[in-house]
Amino acid sequence: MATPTSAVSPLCVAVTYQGHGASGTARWALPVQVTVSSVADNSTIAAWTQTTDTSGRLWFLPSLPMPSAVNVAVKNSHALGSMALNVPYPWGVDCLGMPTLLEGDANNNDQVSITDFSILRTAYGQTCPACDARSDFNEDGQVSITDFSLLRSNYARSGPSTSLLVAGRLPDDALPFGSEADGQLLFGSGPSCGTAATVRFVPLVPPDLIAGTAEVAIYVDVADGKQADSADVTITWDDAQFSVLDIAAGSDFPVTIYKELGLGAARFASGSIARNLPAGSVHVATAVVRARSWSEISTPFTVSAAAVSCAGSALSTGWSTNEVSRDR
Ligand SMILES: [Ca+2]
Ligand SMILES: [Ca+2]
Repeated sequence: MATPTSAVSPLCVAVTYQGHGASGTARWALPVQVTVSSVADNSTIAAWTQTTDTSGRLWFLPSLPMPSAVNVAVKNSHALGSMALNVPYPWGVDCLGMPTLLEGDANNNDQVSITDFSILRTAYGQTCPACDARSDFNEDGQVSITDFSLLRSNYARSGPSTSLLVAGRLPDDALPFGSEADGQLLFGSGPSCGTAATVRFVPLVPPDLIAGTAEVAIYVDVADGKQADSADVTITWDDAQFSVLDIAAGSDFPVTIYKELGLGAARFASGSIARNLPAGSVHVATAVVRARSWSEISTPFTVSAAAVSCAGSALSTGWSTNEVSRDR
């Protein structure tokens, strides 16, 4: 914002964006709707849109006359709003720290609901700018499993998150809403998110030699028995040896987010919006496989890409060579 032209000092508001990585990048320089309202009835006194700097801050010159205390709210178009209540006006030189903007509100109605999931699902896999940026919640230029994970962590919430100003202090934003601890508000206990995961395959049933099909389950093993909320796995195989007829969501990640099935390659993403997330060995999906000849299968499914997420954070994800072996 403009530098002050008089002795009046500009007021600063500090916004925190959930899941946007460390501050100091363009992922923090975003437009927010700023609303200053009455403490008595929350009626709007002033409202405008302003872009934060790469640290999430914005400044504006105070206008007078104003009440001696106000409510201040900020909202980004794909996050729930947040509000600081009963802030002395003007509040001085320190930035007014706002509760974290919780991601997942793709349609900008201040609720995270199935409609937002639908927007994400439709745009899933897109790379920006040729994307529906409403569901690139973490502003990393892709609509990916991490965005689903952010949406999921705030599912069924409404804005604004509020912070009551304690007399003489700025709102304590040390524990951002939407963190693991915050999950306690909605889910009873927060997820115990894993940090590492490995993709593996499990032949579920012996080949049906008459139909020529078999089922192969895709699992993600989350290290240390920890939890995850979603996975996105791309597999390839030798189409001369077998074909994949279908892939369906697994028992632990029953929500299909994305499915693209071709000759020799498939990408499948699924997740859970359930309160209790799966832990440890997670059944992501099941593929129905038809071999040209089961006796001739020798090469495995190969994982060419995999991402696993939990509460908006990516797990370090690896895989081993997994043979979909003939069962003789
Ligand atoms: Ca919404
Ligand atoms: Ca993204």
